Amino acid sequence: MKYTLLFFVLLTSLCHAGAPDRDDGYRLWLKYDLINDASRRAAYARSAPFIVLNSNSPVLKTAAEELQTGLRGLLGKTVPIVASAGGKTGGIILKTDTSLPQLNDEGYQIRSQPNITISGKTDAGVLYGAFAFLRHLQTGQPIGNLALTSNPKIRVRMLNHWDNTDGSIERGYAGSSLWKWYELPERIDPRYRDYARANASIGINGTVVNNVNASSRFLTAEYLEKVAALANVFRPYGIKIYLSVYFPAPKTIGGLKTADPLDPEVNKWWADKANEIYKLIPDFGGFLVKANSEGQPGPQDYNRTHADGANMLAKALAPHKGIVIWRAFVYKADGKADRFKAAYDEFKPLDGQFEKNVIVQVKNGPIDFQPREPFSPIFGMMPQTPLGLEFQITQEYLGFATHLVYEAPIFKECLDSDTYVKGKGSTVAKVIDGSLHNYPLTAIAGVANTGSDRNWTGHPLAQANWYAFGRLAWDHTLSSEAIAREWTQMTLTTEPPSVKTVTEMLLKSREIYVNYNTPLGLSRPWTGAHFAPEPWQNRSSRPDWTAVYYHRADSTGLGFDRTTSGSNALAQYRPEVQQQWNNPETCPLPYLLWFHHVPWAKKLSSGRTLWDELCTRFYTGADSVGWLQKQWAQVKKDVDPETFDNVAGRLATQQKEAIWWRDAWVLYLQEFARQPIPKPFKKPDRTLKEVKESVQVYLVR
Ligand code: BDP
Repeated sequence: MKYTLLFFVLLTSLCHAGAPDRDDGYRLWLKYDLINDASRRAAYARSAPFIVLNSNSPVLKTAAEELQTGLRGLLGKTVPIVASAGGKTGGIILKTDTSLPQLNDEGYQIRSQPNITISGKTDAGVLYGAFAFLRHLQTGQPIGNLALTSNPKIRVRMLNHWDNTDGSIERGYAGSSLWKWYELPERIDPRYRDYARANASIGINGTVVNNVNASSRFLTAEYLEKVAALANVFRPYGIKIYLSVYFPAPKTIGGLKTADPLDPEVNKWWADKANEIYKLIPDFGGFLVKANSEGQPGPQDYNRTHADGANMLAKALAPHKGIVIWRAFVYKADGKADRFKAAYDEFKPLDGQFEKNVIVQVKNGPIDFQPREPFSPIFGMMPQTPLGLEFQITQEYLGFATHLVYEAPIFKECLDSDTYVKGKGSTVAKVIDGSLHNYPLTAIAGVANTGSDRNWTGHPLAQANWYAFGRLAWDHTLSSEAIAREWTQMTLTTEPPSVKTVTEMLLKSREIYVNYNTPLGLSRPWTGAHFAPEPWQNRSSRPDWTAVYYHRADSTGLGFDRTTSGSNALAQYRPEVQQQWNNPETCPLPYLLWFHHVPWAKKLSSGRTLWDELCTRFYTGADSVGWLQKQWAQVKKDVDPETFDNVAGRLATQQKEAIWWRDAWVLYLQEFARQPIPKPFKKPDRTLKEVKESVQVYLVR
């Protein structure tokens, strides 16, 4: 008996020594913990006694090594990588096969029986197949009869990092930049490779390493060496590097007198710069450009158009097969104009004027990454210009790294929106995957939420947003729910009830946030902290950088009239879309205040007046954070304790701040609506003055 006990104690402590005690989140969804179910583990192991790799290609080598790493963790044994099956059946064969007709360049095919063959037309395709195979095992699926074929729907799937030379990140909430410019190129932080692994595992094949508000230093010889060192790390993972460029760089670092895109010397400077870059980085992806936007210089400074600017860079990159990604995020400092209309007004007339290797990158909505926006009216309206789609993964307007907001529903809402440009079913997804207008070039970008925090994203559950972006960039037909479930199984727990609970939390989180933050189509891209509630903010260097510009609260009602009686921004959409949103009686409530100035006492389709509906949403939104907390408490036994505590703490802060947001809005709007808080809700236990003071304290801090 004594010995049995001793044996047991010894065994448990040994098991413990093998498994990481606490999960710090570093491994993301590539955790590869031992599969609990011994019979499933054995079945997988029988099908994968060895990995056959008969090539020296660095990308294929990555695929084999990633498989080996994953299987080692999941199965608890090392599966050897061999050059040939030597007549033995079974085993995983990695194969590049250009003859596979059903695949596009980066697609993969996985077949079992008698061997598991993972093939692609290119080495990158095989790498994506290897990760897909591992995902299959991580999510507990059978592999006896595998017949998977998958092709990415969009060609360039990239992260945009808004990272600066000093290590800071514009709108970054998870620590500082991953890139240690001061150590590069000599020291390669092992984290660069782990970053590449994570991206490759979800099909991301491009990364812009620096801020769109770009420093010209990135184009100096000193920095290009550093960028090249990163490119070397990313290459075996099928990831190309891109740079944001500062349009007047020929002046700031080139010593020229002008940056005019039609000036021959300027053109030559860029062509020389491109040659210099490609000598160092032969597979360099290209340039991302923010120009004549929010104070950034650009071609308009020389009375040239966006097309003139983009084409000059495109010509410099074309000999090397590089591309220019030119952003359409522009708006003028005109308080009388409607910012909603600005990008369309400037870009639509330029349709057809861009070089073939230019893609115009458009944010999902017309304003700026709000918790809910209608799709940008540009989508579908530039049939002769490839349009890329830009999402923001980092939570600039979504509670930073404190609030839980699963973003797949935001991404899907835009992708699935119907532009009607070629009749019903002309979704934004079909515009940007090129199928609607046969774009030769297709791209999608997510502004990264990664940083130096050990768990990469600050909020442990925000990893799901990076993951979801990659999965949807690969295949926009996947559902938010499927992605949430998959991510939860790979990252947090495989226990079915807890998987269900976490999936449900993720799926509801966005709507909860919208309810206490910007319900019924309110928006709040005013300056300041982008976090604290300040609906009263009415002073700024620009009128369109105030809160009142957006919500337009007055004694008669609330909301921005964008119909013919107002700015008429709705006219930028197809008539079928206008029809859905034009009429305040039938406009869906989530978009109501985006398009209409609605009287406070107006009865809405919910049966409540505007004021009552607003209060209902603010209050139920804030209360629902309590629901999130209760759900999370239920999964405690199935998730790692460190992760559990981390999320629980953030949810507690979210709860407090949701009430803060609610109180700020209802107390402020009440001054205009002049109505009591409807029953059963209790009036806030602070005054408007007190909320304003608390925000002030926050801003000073
Ligand atoms: C806004 C951000 C600002 C960015 C800008 C952009 O507040 O920091 O530079 O977008 O996308 O959302 O260029």
